[in-house]
Amino acid sequence: MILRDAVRVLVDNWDGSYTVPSRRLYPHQWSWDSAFVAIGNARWSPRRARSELLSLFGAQWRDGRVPHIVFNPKVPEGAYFPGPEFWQARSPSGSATSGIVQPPVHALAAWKVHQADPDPAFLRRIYPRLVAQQEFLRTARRSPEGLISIVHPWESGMDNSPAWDRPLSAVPTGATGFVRRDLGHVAAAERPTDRDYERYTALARAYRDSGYRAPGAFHVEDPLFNAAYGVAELALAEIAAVCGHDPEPHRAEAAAITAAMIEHLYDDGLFQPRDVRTGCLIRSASAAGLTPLLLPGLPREIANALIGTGLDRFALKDGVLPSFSPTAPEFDAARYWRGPSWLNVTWLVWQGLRDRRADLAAALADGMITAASRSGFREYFDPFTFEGHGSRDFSWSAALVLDVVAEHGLHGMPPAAREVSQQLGGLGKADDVGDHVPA
Ligand code: 9WN
Repeated sequence: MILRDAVRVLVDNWDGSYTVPSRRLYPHQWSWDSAFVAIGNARWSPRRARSELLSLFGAQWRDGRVPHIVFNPKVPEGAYFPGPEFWQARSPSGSATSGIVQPPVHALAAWKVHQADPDPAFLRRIYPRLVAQQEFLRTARRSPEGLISIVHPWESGMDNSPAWDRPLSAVPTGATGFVRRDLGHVAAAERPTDRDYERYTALARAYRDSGYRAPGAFHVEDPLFNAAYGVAELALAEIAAVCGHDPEPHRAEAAAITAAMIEHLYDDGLFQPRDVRTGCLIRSASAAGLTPLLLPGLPREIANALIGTGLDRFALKDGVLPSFSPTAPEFDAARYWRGPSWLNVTWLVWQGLRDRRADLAAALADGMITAASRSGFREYFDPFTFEGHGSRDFSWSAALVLDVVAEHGLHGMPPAAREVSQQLGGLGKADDVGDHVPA
């Protein structure tokens, strides 16, 4: 059954204090993956969920940045490109890491973990780290318009989205001296191209050589990243209240980023990325543009316009959200972030719809469960046939299905959160023995 299978994936991918996204394709710890995994693990092993986040923040840099990869020293250099020798970076705790970041969905994850299994001591421990993560973004990445920028497509988490084609075209191709490892595990037609990798490598190298300080040829403001930043402030307000801190500055910051996004990124029914170098919007049709639905402060008419775009251009009511609009010429149903449905972005939009359009939220929940039931916990899915693509036994697909089932129920059955958690609680007890929880 789907819940047991989901837990099996998470157990198989557990490395003692955190979860690898996929055993072979991604054999280290990834930043936003760990947040999504914690949300799912909270449903059956809150202890693992807390460990997942604490272990990631154990590799936080002194400037507050949370690296997008924390490398496992036991995994050989050649298992993943770019590995530790490429990034040449270390956290104060001594872990080899990358030097870029990913969308800050961790405060939301920490709050959800606490809601599933209240633990004020955990919140007190993680709160200052989550605040430092936001402060890094404010200090190093905030534009005069009040938006947060990213300096590499990998920082968006939606690496080869067609939205990045134009800004990336300014980056020279031809970088050499690297061997792709991903193609040993997944068909080339389902991954970024070699040209993409040449640009990713050149950009990451230039950023590394600036001491991980200076934005290079790719410098954009992404709606998903900014929405995550705003939602993080709202989660921090809740966490602050439990920890006895003032929640108001967090609420004010969430309101400020929401206003800045509306002023600078909203355009005709969809939020768009903006190129910091030119000041122009990058008009495209990425599902990232729907994720500001997560922000409760979004005016109703904008939320309704986003929902209209979701229905017209993203087949919102048919199930799983495509990562890029099928109505756009760049759409490709199987290639990575250029069209396939990913459960994390679908989950974010599901969260944003639950209080606005329960019917559409239910359609997305059913779609996520159907995709995983038919094709397994694949990394991404054809949004129309649900055929699975990319890696198998992918951690956040398993984790987020656990969360969705706990909230929404299975196959049209009414929500059965209590039975689900009883069932999962049983699995958790059997499985928690001998884990290492970071100090
Ligand atoms: C580069 C781990 C990560 C996800 C990203 C996804 C993919 C890496 C890669 O895998 O990116 O960070 O090697 O392609 O795009 O969102 O966090 O699952």
